[in-house]
Amino acid sequence: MSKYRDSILKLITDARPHHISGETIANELNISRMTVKKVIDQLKEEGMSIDSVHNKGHRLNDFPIQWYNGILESLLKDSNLVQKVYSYDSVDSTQQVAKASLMKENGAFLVVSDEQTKGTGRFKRPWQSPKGKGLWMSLVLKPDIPFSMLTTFNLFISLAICETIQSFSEDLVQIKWPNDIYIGKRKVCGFLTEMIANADGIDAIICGIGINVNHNLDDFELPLQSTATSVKLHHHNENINRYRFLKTLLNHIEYRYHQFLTEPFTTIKEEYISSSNIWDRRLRFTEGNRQFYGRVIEIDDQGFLHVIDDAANIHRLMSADIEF
Ligand code: BTX
Repeated sequence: MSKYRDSILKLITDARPHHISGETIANELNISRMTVKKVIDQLKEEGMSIDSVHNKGHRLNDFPIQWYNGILESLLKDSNLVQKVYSYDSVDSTQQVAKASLMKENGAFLVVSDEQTKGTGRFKRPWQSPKGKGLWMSLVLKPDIPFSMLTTFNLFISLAICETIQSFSEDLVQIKWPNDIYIGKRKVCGFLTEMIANADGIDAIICGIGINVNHNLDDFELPLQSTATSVKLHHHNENINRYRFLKTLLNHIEYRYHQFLTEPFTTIKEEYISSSNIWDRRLRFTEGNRQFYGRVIEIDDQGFLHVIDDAANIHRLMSADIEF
């Protein structure tokens, strides 16, 4: 693979919807036109839809299926959220890759992979992440905030994810406090937030997000076939281009992250409550070793869940597993 592939792809993507000439690319990158041609021929062989016209140059007709760093860099060039992106065909877990990359990155960055061989949920539970089907990503943010603010981060991010999926789904998308997004009775997304901190405060937030985008039901392994769903299954059964999906998600996250940094949870509280699926039902809660049945009374202004159990005890929860 040519070392110029990503730079060439970025220029072609930047130029969309126009053509960019081989000469312009060659001059920008200080390489020969022959090198440009070779790379473009190779990309076409890989299946990328590039239109090449004599005297006009090259145009990327549509985004491909696989992740390419050059295209991602172009899509994110105006982002105020991340400065850098790393994309992979396959990794164990984007969370692990993000943690390993922390030292070499000063700013915020994004890790995406086409497949995860050891995708992980909360409490080390496995997260199924088959190749080419989902959005498996870790977003590393470095806010200058006190620990106490972190409790509401998930709530802002869950709204961003929920509204993104809703913009593609014909059916109602809801948040299942604290870490899941559901369509009907099925889970379409799980996310988790890990924190790297020192004595003075937070070094980084690593937000791992897994969204089932283009799965058919039989792409899920058996136990999940009756509990999971994908965005595609609620999008007229049509495949969704993951670049467009990611771009939409990052726009929503950028907005909600800014809101998180500048406004209290109360600003979004009503919106959060009306987007949640935990009201008016008896639920099973697991918090550490404790398990009980109860009903949610409210979410307070700090984002804690108030629950009344079957014995009329009140619990104030920051995190828990909820089962319907
Ligand atoms: P969680 O612990 O709430 O959810 C894990 C549970 O969800 C599993 O025990 C299983 O029952 C179910 N599950 C597993 N895979 C899927 C799936 N693809 N769709 C629906 N249900 C599933 C939620 O954890 C947080 C998951 C974060 C995953 C992202 S992906 C990118 C990043 N890298 C990484 O390793 N983890 C995060």
